[in-house]
Amino acid sequence: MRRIRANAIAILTVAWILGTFYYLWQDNKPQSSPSSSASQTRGRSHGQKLVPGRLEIHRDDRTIPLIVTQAPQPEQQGPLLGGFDERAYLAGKQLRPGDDPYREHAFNLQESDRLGSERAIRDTRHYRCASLSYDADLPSTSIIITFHNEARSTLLRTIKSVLMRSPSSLIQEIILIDDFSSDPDDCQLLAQIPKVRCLRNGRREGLIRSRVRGANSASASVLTFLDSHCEVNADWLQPMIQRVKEDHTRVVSPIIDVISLDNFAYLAASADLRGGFDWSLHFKWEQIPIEQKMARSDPTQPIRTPVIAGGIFVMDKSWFNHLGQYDTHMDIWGGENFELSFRVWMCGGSLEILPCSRVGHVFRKRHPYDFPEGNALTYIKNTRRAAEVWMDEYKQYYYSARPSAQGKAFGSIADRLTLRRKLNCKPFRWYMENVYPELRVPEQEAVSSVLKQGGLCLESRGTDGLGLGECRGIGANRPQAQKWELIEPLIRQQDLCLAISAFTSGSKVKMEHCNTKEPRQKWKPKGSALQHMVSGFCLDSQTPTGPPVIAQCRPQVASQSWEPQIIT
Ligand code: UD2
Ligand code: MN
Repeated sequence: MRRIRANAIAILTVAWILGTFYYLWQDNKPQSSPSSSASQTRGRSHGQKLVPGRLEIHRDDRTIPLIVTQAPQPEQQGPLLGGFDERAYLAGKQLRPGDDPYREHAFNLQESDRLGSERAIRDTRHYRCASLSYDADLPSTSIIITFHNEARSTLLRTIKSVLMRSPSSLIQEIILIDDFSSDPDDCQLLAQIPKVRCLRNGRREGLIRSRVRGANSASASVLTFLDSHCEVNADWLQPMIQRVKEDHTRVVSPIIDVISLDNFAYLAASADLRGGFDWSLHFKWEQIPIEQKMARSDPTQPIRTPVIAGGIFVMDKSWFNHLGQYDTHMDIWGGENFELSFRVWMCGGSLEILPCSRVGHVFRKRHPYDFPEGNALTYIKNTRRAAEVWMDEYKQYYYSARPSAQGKAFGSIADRLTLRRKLNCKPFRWYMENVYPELRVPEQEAVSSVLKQGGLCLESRGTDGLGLGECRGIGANRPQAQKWELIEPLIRQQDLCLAISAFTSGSKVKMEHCNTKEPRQKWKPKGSALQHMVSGFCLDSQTPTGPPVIAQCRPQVASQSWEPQIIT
């Protein structure tokens, strides 16, 4: 009896020791990449300390918690990929020894290939995001990925990350549009993965028409666009679908994290950025304006953005169609993000970046593919179309910033103008004032002109008096009193400017020291009239002898018609 008890204790002790060892081994086991050397260099470059054979995650700050997203357990991989033979797919196209790993894709292909298709990545969200909850009945989405000659390893990782890190009920389908890549198998073989469909273009269309083709064949009510070299992060999809479900006019995008083009490290992007641009229609990331930043007490709240980067966003399908999809006369790459962003804002929607949604993207320094019409001409054509259709009088700043755009072909924009009219969209001035007031209008070059009314000219008289006088002198010999500089919003003569004396009709117009911020000095041309921006009244000479006043604007009335004649 004693022996039996002793045996039982020995067995229990051995089982306990073995169990402890197994537990420790499980805990220390590397969780992700088949290539431990690759993951070590990556890890070190962004703060994960790694010892060979052991992965230690250190939380070095609370804004960017270093929580590793779990790779799926082996039993999940079967149903995830169906009959698809991943090994054969990747082996079908390999970098040959001695080949430049950057040549074909403008990123390090060797490193991408070594990574495997389901590495773990850091959860880069603010720690508060993990405790948010979303509706149980969110609508499902069609994921649309267009690509031209994408590397197989990046394309597959994009798809697998979506399948691994999205609730499967939210993924209706993944539509791949192969934009006439050299090897049709790149796309077709992937269609063996459950939910993945492959559409191949019969000729190179560019990403804009390809996305429209994808959207037209989508069966879900929500569209999700991705580039072909992304990795989605934990819970990336729910916050975006939730916002769109609550208000279908919102167009939302994630914070786009950076996947290094050299070592494929997954790096957290700043959560204080939004999309902006300069007058040449060059996209840039910029800091959220300081007032907005101060007002943000909750870091999980959406960030309003004047434009989106373009590649990664979620949009209600009927809203996408209602707003006119994309301008399908744009070719290959570029400009479509401005066109879409202006259209969404000006025609009743909004754009936002959701900090609790994170998607990694390989940002490259050059295009790895050719542009049949040339890179510069294509960008000009596309941005010119966006400027001509949406930017109204502000397009002049685009042309001054990009003089080479003048005279370049951009095709007919008639149907896009009709669309703008039909949708009853707001003017670009509204966008400037309400969505992107931080975009400064460039200082115009001072051009001197006379302001002619009939045969008479507006002139300053003495201290602050004004009146109409006979036009004198020619060209540069005009008297100083009749030379005006129209630099919106000011009408100036040296350091004095036209100002109204009160905001009521009939108030006298006088001269005073210029101050761009003074509402009484702000004017803008309205046909041949000069309108005071704040009161809405027009500059009126009343009687040729008396001082000018402001009065209700009446088109074509002689006393309100000011013809600026440039002095050469
Ligand atoms: C950014 C956007 C991109 C697009 C572009 C402006 C992000 C992360 N990326 O440039 O989506 O809005 O700005 O147009 O915001 N592609 C084709 N056919 C082509 C050319 C490209 O299918 O003829 C594919 C390409 O394989 C990729 C996607 O379009 O999946 C975007 O191209 P990119 O990655 O070269 O553009 P990117 O990220 O520099
Ligand atoms: Mn891209």
